[in-house]
Amino acid sequence: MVANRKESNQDLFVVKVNAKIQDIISRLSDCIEGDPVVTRREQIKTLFKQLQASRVRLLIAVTGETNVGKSTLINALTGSNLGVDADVKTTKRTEVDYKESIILVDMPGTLSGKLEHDEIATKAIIESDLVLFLISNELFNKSSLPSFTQIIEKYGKQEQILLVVNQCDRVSLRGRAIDEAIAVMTESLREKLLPFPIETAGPVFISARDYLDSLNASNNDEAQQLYEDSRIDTLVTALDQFCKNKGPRGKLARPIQQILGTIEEIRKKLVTCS
Ligand SMILES: Nc1nc2c(ncn2[C@@H]2O[C@H](COP(=O)(O)OP(=O)(O)OP(=O)(O)O)[C@@H](O)[C@H]2O)c(=O)[nH]1
Ligand SMILES: [Mg+2]
Repeated sequence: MVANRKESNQDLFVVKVNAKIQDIISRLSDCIEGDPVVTRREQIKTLFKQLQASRVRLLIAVTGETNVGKSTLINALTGSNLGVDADVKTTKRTEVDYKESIILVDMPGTLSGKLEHDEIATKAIIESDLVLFLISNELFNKSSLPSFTQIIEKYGKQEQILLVVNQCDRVSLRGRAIDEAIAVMTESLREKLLPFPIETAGPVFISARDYLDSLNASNNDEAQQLYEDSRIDTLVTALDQFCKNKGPRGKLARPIQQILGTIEEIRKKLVTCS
C-alpha cells in the first residue's frame, strides 16, 4: 500500500553508482595504507573524503506560507518527525533524506514578516533542483500568488516547480465527487496563473494529514480509505516522473566529472609513489 517508500529503477541506478564509488574508495584505501610517506598518505586520504562526498543527490525545496503543512508533508513522505503544529513554526532549514537520491528541504514559512525566514527560503529555492510549492485548500492569496510567479520569473524555475494543494480533506464537497472539486480548483488556479500554463506545474491535490492518519488507522478498511483520500500517490508519481525526466541521471555528468578529476589527482600521487 505504501507506494512512496518503494525504490524506483531510477533510485536503484543511483544506488549502484554510489555503491561503485564506495567500492573504488575502499579498494584504493587498502592500497595506500602501506605508503611509508605520511604526508602523501594523508593527502590521498583527503582526496578519498572528497570522493565519498560525491554522491548523486537531488535537492527539493518545500516552500509555502506558514501552516500550509510543509513539515507535515515531509514527515508523511519520509517517516521523519519534524515538529508540526499550528502554533509551532519551523524556524530553520532542515534536510531530510527521501529515497536514495533525494533530499527534501524543510524550511520556515514565507511572507510571515520575518525577513530571516524569507532569506532561508530564497536561498534553498535558488539552489534547489525542484521547488515543491505548497498552498492550502484555500488556494492562492494576495501574497502566495506573487511569491509563486516570482519563483518562475525571477529565479527561472518554470520547469522545476510543482504546485501542491495540501489540506484537501478540508475541501467542502457539497455533494460533489472529489474529482469534480479538483477540476474546479484546477480551473481557478489556471486563471490565476495565466499566461503560465498550469500543467507545467502539476498541480497535485493531497491531504498529508489523511496519509498520516492512514498509518494509525484502527483497521485495514479505514486505512485503505484514508490512504486513497490522501491522494499521496499522485504526489509520489509526480516526483518519480520529475526524477525520471530531469533527475539524477541528468545530474550525473557533474559529479562524475568531479569524481574523475579527483581520481586523476589520486592517480598522479600514486604514480609518484612508484
Ligand atoms: N486538515 C489538515 N491539516 C493539516 C494537513 N497538513 C498539515 N495540517 C495541519 O496544519 C498545521 C500546520 O502544519 P505544519 O506542517 O506545521 O505547517 P508548516 O507549513 O510546516 O508551517 P510552518 O513551519 O509554520 O511554516 C498543523 O496543525 C498540521 O496538523 C492536512 O493535510 N490537512
Ligand atoms: Mg514547518
